[in-house]
Amino acid sequence: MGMLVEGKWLEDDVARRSNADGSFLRPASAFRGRVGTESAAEFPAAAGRYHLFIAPSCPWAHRTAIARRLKGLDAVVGLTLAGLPRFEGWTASDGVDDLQPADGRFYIHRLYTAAQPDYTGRVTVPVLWDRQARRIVNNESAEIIRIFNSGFGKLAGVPFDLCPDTLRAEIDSINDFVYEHINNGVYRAGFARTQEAYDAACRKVFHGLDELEQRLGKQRYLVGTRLTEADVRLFPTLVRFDSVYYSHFKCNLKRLADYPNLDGYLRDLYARPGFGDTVDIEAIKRGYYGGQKNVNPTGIVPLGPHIDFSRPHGRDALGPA
Ligand SMILES: N[C@@H](CCC(=O)N[C@@H](CS)C(=O)NCC(=O)O)C(=O)O
Repeated sequence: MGMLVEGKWLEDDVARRSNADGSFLRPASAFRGRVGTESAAEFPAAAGRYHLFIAPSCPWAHRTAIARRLKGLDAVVGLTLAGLPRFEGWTASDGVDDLQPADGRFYIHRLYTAAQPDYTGRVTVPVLWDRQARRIVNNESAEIIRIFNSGFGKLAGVPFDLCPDTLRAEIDSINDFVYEHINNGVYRAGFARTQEAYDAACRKVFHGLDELEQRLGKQRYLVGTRLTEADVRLFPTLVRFDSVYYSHFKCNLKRLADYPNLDGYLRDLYARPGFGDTVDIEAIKRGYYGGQKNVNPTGIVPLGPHIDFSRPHGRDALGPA
């Protein structure tokens, strides 16, 4: 996928995303605003003002879609699903307000140049867009889910707090571990440019899964006795694991199905509103195998595996739902 350089689209080479040792380099997100209910908020909370652009294949975008649903923000924050990444990056069939498709396709990079005409950087999803100010509020998924959790105040239909203050330190700590080993870990394996970088990244993924397998043998959720943001952040990677990361990203020392606790945990979450109903495995497979030609040049999408995420999860004895 290319990128914007001073507001112009450039088809770049993926090698530019690597460190000198061949390990994958993930650049920092550029837009870091917050929606808030306080009167001086830079982006004031309001129904219908903000719009979320995601792609069904993207795990970072997926966590924002889950949080939007869990917080009852469906009617407050609009949603657009992008299709396959192609020439000039992510596209959708619809734009927003005056930003509309010119040739039947709306290029997500137009949000970036509308917000900042000389933007230089990657064009990523998710994007939280402010329709009134015609600006990007935020394009960092970790922050967007916190915005959804607390930034809309009473506009959120569900008051359930995904990140209570009392658990915050533990949530932040497990999030760091999950990001390093799992969420970004699979990308470091899949996008490695040298054997050594791949070996190290792949081993780290399984070290992370081994640790989480232990933890989830004793408790129903990652943190404490309740669902939190930490679970929202782990789920998108786990649900893609056997269909995508095992083969496409070569994380194949074990399948997720070989970890009984993680596998049950995945199905436990999948059964809940906001989780399973935001998963489209065929679109996920098309996005990776069909969209990442640097990893899979033929674009052929494998037929399997067939996974029944609705099998009984057997986790009820570990704590309350
Ligand atoms: N830090 C960002 C990363 C998002 C991200 O990497 N999204 C991918 C899709 S899964 C993307 O849009 N990649 C396009 C690119 O890097 O050019 C976040 O978590 O929101």
